[in-house]
Amino acid sequence: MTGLKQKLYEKIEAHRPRIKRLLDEHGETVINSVTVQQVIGGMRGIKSLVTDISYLDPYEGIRYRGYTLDEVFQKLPKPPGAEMPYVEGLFYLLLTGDIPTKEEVDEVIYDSVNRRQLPRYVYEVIDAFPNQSHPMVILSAAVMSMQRESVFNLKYARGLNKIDFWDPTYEDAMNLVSKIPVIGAYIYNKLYRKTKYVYQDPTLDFGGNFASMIDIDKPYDDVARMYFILHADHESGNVSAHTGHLIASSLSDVYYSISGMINGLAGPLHGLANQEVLRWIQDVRLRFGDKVPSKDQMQKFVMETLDSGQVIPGYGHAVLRKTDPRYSIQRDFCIKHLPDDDLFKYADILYQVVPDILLEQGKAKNPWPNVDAQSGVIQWHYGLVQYDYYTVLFSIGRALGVLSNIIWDRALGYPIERPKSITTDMLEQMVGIKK
Ligand code: HAX
Repeated sequence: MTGLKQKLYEKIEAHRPRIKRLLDEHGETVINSVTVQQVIGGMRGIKSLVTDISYLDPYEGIRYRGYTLDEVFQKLPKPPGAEMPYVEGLFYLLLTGDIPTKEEVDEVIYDSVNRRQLPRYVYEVIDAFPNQSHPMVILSAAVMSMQRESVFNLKYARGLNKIDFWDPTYEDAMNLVSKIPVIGAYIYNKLYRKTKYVYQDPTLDFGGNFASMIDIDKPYDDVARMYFILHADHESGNVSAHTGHLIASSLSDVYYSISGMINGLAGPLHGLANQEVLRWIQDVRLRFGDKVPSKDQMQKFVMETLDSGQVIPGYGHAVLRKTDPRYSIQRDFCIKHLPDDDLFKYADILYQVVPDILLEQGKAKNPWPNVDAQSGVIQWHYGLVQYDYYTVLFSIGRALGVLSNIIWDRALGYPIERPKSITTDMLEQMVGIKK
């Protein structure tokens, strides 16, 4: 057993009695009341999921295992000379709640490198897609195609004690987390570099190897590390994390779950917003003939988008009520590394004008930028200009959090998810509109 798996086992053993006590002693205690608005309105704010991997405060933003993003970036070990920490270190933190030492991270990297190899048929599945297919479709299908590799599925079919469900799930998660960047890189190379080749460098970590596989020079390795860490988790209620959890709750294995997670992330109100931001900024560019627009010009453009009934991509959030710290961290990165980049200037003018316009319009509960408002600008700067691909990057990062959650779901024996639905008639009767 690796050090990570052993530590995880100890943490699971220590945690199980807490859940048992909550259920035994407080199973009937009411913690929520639910309004009609919440029931009709996408279950917004109903506390009905438990996770210890991350928590999203509306005003502070995300914390991973209790640590703010600034603390995560500061405390996790970094590769020599790098500005950003090892992604493998974040995975260790998400799984165990502990900041790993460099040696502990090295062991995770060693284990992961040995799991990176893709079965041959996965390349064939990817190759079978026409180049016009959206990369998220290819990613989802490639992950799904690997379902036959599931250790959980195999062991379950042979008869597996519930108490041990987490163990083969951990093996599946480690396999998938190691392989998904390779799948992503192969999709990138096939679609945009027209080379059906992906060279993995076993001496490199998650972020370094990803940059090397798609052949983008330093400091893109640090951009990749930052990007995957920032996108890893956003507590459990968002569409991608919730989808992954929901599918896994029926004991479908992680390949089914992560493929579903990817499909949820592919919507423009969620992960695809990073693509939409860049597509929209290109429209601004076309309009202003490559000149950076003035604030007035940008205000007009934003108003036109709103007046045509579209949303401003990269702004607003279902939970957050202030600027997303994931946005701020990327903005600080831009100020440090690409202050003169034209697209960054576009994004910055948008930051100056959009919140006021949304506030004035009075509809959006949160007028501030989210993670997607800035992320494409950085990718574009370093040469990754194919914005259709940006949500694949998001998916690779998000898999870290969703897989961590699924392992813990299995360890704590969380049951199959099954909320109750009611009819409109029933709702009308409940509030006294109908007898
Ligand atoms: N532009 C224009 N209108 C917006 C808006 C925006 N950026 N954000 C919210 N609104 C509108 C909503 O469409 C809604 O209008 P209607 O009443 O006409 O339906 C109204 O304001 C109230 O919405 P809300 O309660 O503030 O927001 P929701 O919780 O319903 O939705 C969304 C949250 C993120 C989906 C929303 O803010 C949005 O569409 N933003 C733009 C797309 C985007 O950036 N998505 C990525 C979010 C972060 C993420 O998940 N990343 O992966």
